[in-house]
Amino acid sequence: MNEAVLTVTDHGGWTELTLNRPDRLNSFNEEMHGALAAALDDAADESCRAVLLTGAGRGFCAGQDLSARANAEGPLDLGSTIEAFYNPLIRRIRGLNKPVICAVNGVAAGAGANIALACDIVLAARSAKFIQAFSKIGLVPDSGGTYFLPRLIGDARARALMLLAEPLAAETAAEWGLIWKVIDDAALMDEARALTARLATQPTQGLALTKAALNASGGNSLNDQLDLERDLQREAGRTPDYREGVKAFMEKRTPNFTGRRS
Ligand code: T3D
Repeated sequence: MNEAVLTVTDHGGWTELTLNRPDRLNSFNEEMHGALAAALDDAADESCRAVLLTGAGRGFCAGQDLSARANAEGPLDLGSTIEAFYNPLIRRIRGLNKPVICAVNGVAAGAGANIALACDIVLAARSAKFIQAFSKIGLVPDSGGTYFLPRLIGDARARALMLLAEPLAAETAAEWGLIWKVIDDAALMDEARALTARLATQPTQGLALTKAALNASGGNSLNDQLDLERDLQREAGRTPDYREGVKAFMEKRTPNFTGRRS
């Protein structure tokens, strides 16, 4: 793990990942992609029950580090970097078998904005902003942006944000349903950590199955989704946490969930 570009903090039951290239607003180079991919793979272990993603310094993430691109000779094949780095990252976040919380501590631009949107619950500092910066440099929104954004806020708003590349203030992002909540800057990390720690005590398998149902919902018909809910509920009903949840309810006590598969 390269601590220089990604800080990984094990909080005992949940993991905090901090993008750590603050002088470049935590924009991605290959090293940071590699470190984040490895950390998310580690987080798939049963001992980790929730993940918090944030950025060091005044920004969350400014997408691709453009300094590497500026000096490139000849035409670049950006499709290959999307295939090698950004698409696997989005699939890792969406596919992770536990909640991923994002604390957007400052500007989230380009792929940085869409990586935030791929997370399960997004909190943002009141001063943060979201920028679909791609059109300013002649690129297409990537990292799932053209999938997530119209679904979250509707086609008209998504189109304008993507074609104009205008910054969207965190408060408007929350009003429009792009993110879950805006928090005062000074309180953001305390609140994000408390939320992640709380999720790490919940029935992790059930949350992972809920995430799987929501992930599939966008492309499914109602009939397909009903069938999927049936199958996932069958799985959830076999988990020890379901048994514990029902037992605790009947005994009028707080459940003690383990998050284990069996
Ligand atoms: O290439 C591929 O593999 C394809 C994949 C593409 C995915 C993408 O994400 S494409 C989109 C790339 N990102 C951008 O276009 C955003 C570029 N950044 C900005 O527009 C602005 O920096 C912000 C609006 C995000 C913030 O503005 P501001 O005024 O708050 O900060 P700043 O002064 O522009 O940035 C601070 C420093 O970070 C500055 O360096 P300096 O002058 O202090 O030495 C700036 O150059 C650097 N920085 C910010 N973003 C990037 C960056 N350096 C490299 N790459 C960046 N993306």
